[in-house]
Amino acid sequence: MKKTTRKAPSQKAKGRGPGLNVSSLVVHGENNYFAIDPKLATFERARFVVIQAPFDKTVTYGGGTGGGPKAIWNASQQVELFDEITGQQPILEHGVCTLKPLDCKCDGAEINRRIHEVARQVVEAGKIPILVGGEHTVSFGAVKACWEKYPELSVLHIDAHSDMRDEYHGQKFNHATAAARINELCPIVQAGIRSREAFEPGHPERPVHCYHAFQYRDSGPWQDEAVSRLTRNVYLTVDVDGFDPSVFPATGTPEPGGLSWYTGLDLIERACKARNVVGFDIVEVAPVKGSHQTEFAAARLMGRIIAFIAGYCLQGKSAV
Ligand SMILES: [Mn+2]
Repeated sequence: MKKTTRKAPSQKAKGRGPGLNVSSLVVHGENNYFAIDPKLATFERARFVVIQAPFDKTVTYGGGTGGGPKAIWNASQQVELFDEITGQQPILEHGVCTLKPLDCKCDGAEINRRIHEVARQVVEAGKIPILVGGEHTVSFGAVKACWEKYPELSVLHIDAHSDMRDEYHGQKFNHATAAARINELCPIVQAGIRSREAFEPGHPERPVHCYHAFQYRDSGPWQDEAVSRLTRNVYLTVDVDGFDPSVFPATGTPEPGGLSWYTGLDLIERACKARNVVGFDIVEVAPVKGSHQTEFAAARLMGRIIAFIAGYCLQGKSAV
């Protein structure tokens, strides 16, 4: 069933500077992610909250990730809400609230401060933040909010690139330093990696386990081993270039030979089954004219992850 495509929500930025209040950012009416009944998309009702961060400042190769949130929103209007893997309609059951895009006219440190401020209100309300980039630089603010709320947080990081540089082009908050910043807070398990430096030790007390794509590209026991290295509470960050470019072609730095759609989904499903996933992001979608493939796959991925979290993490597992 094809739903009617609706007009895009205002991309006008809101809430500059301190005092970003979630209630002032909520998209009212029908212009929400997945085009659901507005009654299911209020902040009070929804269990999932979409934070849009069209930040595109530090990308050094192909840019365009600033258009990601709007393109994924548009694609989400066409996504079926029945999830055939879990047999549920989790988006309707749990509700998804959409927040207006954050003002991204700032540097990487400041956008992470803004994202942290908003994500903190989301997790404090017992909800699951879904951060949509923008470039990978934006993940840190959401990870930090989850890390403050949930002890023993670790991060499952799907990416072609290890992003473990301490700084890049003189910047601490850069798309190439995303995992290094996260590793200052949390241990990390990486999958899909096929572009990295020779020596990336990670923090001595917060290990970084790297599952290279050349060795771990198909579903198998390695996925359970990877999940076993995660702590009880998990934040999932998905740079779409961790998947093969045949799945997500429109991204800034595509690398051949990534995870297939189902291998990636298997890994995420196993993580949701065995651990408590408390938030996630989808970053580095850089839409191109003439193809909707990448943003549609990203909207689909968002729906799938919502289904896995709803099916495994919101049912009976405590979030502490
Ligand atoms: Mn990447």
